[in-house]
Amino acid sequence: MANRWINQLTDRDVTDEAIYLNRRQIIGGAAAGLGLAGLGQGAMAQEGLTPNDYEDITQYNNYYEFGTDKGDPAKYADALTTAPWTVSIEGMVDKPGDYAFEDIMKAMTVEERIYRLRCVEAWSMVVPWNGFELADLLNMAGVQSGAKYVAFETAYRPEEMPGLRFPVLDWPYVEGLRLDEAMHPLTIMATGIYGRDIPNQNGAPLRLVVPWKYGFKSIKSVVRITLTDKQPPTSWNKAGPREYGFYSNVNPEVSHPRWSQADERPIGGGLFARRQPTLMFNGYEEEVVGLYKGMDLTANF
Ligand SMILES: Nc1nc2c(c(=O)[nH]1)N[C@H]1C(S)=C(S)[C@@H](COP(=O)(O)O)O[C@H]1N2
Ligand SMILES: [Mo]
Repeated sequence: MANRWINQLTDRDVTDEAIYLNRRQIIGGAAAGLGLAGLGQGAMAQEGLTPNDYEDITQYNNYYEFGTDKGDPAKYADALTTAPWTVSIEGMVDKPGDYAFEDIMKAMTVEERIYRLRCVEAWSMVVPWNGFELADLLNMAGVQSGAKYVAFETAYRPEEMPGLRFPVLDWPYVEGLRLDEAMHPLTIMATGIYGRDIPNQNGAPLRLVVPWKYGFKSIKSVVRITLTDKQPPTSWNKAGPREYGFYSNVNPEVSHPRWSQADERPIGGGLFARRQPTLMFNGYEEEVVGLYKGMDLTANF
């Protein structure tokens, strides 16, 4: 489906990373064919996003199940068994059950989305994801009318995840979105980066990406998705409710209690890279501001 977020594509040629295109991650036909002629007004804001190098994206990670150092996930996440993989879709859906990852991929349209990623720790990257819209997956399961929220859960594998020995968070890692946020066309399940299958350290075989929210909302290696009528608990909110809210929309005007969120350090620019201003909703304000009409964004941080 061609939509206005087609502008997330740039003309950067992924082959300049000397990476072959994985068949499963090939950009959807409609997206690839539309080209610049299809760009509308909102498209302009997204032009010129230069993705980080594959190296940066896959060596500097947060995936605490494998350790809390930025290099730990790249070091230890190879141990994660990602095939076979099933996603259990539960709760207020017409067709609950265990969906095999392979079957999901057969049913979904994978396209490239070049998104900013803004960590709550005030660093950022630009990632060329391959993925499909979460809405398509939820519609496949059939969302029932009373559902208001979507809860997500990461795999819990003590034998494969050395970080689970440390009570940094209340494992398994859990996250949640309001249903309208989950159904928003910017919200994707990512299955690839630079046309390759997503590496384990980035959340293989599929992880959520919500580009207008702080990175911790984008939960990795998802094994369970539950449609519910109650706001689900979320890992960082449980760990520090004063510091991490349910919404966690990127907002340069609302400081974290311990640091400013007004600017950010782009990863990959070298040691002396200049900090850059953080954008409202991480640069996706035009697309998502309507979701929060009438809401106090300071109270609902
Ligand atoms: N299961 C799980 N998901 C997670 C995390 C985590 O520790 N565990 N870290 C989050 C944080 S804080 C960020 S910034 C992003 C980082 O994604 P990346 O490593 O692909 O850049 O993943 C998020 N998803
Ligand atoms: Mo983060």
